Amino acid sequence: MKRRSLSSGVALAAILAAGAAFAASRDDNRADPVIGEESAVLTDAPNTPPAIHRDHATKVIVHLEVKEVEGQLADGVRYVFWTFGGHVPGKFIRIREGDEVEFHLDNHPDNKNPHNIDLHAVNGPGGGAAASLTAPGHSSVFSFKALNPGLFVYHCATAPVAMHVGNGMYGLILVEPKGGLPPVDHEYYVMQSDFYTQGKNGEKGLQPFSMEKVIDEKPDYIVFNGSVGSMVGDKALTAKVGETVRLFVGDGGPNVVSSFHAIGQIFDTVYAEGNMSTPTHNVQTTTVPAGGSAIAEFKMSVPGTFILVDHSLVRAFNRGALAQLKVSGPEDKLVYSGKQFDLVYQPEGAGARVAASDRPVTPPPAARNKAERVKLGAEVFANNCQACHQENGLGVPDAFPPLAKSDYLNGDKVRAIKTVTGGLEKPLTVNGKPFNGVMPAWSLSDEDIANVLTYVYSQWDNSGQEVTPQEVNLHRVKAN
Ligand code: HEC
Ligand SMILES: [Cu+2]
Repeated sequence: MKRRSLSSGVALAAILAAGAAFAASRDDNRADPVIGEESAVLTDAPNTPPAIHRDHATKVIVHLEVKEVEGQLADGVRYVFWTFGGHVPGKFIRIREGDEVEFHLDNHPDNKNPHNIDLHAVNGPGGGAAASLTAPGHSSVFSFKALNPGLFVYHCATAPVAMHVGNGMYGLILVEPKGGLPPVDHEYYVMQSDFYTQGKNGEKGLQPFSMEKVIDEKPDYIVFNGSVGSMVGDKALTAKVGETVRLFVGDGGPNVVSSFHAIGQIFDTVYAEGNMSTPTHNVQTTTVPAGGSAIAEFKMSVPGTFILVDHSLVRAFNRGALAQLKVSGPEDKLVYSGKQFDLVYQPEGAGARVAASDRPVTPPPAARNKAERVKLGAEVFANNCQACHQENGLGVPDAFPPLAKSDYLNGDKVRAIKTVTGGLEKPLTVNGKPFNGVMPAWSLSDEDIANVLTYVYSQWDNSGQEVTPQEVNLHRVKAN
């Protein structure tokens, strides 16, 4: 690859000329002849597939495999990630404007959940989600034409979306503009996201996902590339003085927007929101929206360790959104005189956080009779259960069992309390049909669980029995 400094006039002219070309191109892409066929090269973060040098559109075949895998979220903290390709973030996909993509979403047979994919690079309902809902052991195929260039997020959009995205189901797809991107010395893939665990930040062991915290938007971890420390120490990104670096930055959310910043390094060029038609220059911090992206380019002028952060700094220093870029080479005392620094990464840990219990809590009103219980329970159901079991209680075949006329539910009230408070993750049969999914454990109050179960029992010709908070308290599966 020809090396060219981004700060040179030549590069700037190329960027501007290319910018003019990007803007005009969308309609032409419909008519663009598609020549040949190839398989996409997919990479795990922080690596990116090679730049595209084709001067024409082609048919690109993408195979992306969903895998539910246990991995490390932080030092001593394990987590079951739901992934596009085995790691968080998902595989980086790189295509060219005008390409026709034949997309295969493969859901590994060992997985427990149905998944799909919404690619923001797609013009079509759900970004592909509607066409790609795939049960474990199945594969879905759909095709799309890349009409718009840009750096796009993709993510799972299966209900409850906050859970699928919260477990790690997102990645980036780059649609290179026709003229390509200016060559640089290093390209890296960096994606921020937020995680919600039953235990507090730093609590060791296998940590289950917390539906309650994701809904409250209270992340325990905010990280780059799927774990605390994914790019520090010997895993740091690297470059040399005089080299140019391009960061493809994404934010998978599900909730938190990033104020992306490199400590001690100004971004020479930023393609804000991944939109390559309007580069901006000389940027200190760029916003990366949840479900959005940015491309940051810069040239290293001095050696040292540069820290990439979400500049909402508690997220960086207390929750994990911190990476290192180590730059070697000769010093330039004119640009930077020293004293040279090299920060050691030391997570400040759980002790630095204010306990959640310090907050005053207003308890919601308690139901005074069964009718009130049903009414309050309807709300709990809409907020917590409906995404999977559906508004009509019928569930989704092969994925989420029905609550309407469910023999499992109606047959045993205590078992129902245990199911909701403790979760359920073993094969079961409901009305003669087998299910083997994951029902999360709900950290709802006794009152809320009594209300939601009373509501569920009152609906859809179910048994009509009442569940009281006292019964929930007596039979609930206690969190350890
Ligand atoms: C993330 C999707 C999801 C959500 C949200 C969810 N469930 Fe479930 N639920 C499941 C799955 C999957 C199963 C089956 C688990 C298995 O196969 O082991 C299940 C099973 C059940 C069962 C036992 C089987 C049956 O059909 O009777 C009950 C009762 C139940 N859920 C109630 C609830 C209630 C009440 C809520 C809300 C507080 C809720 N669920 C929220 C996915 C979900
Ligand atoms: Cu999913």
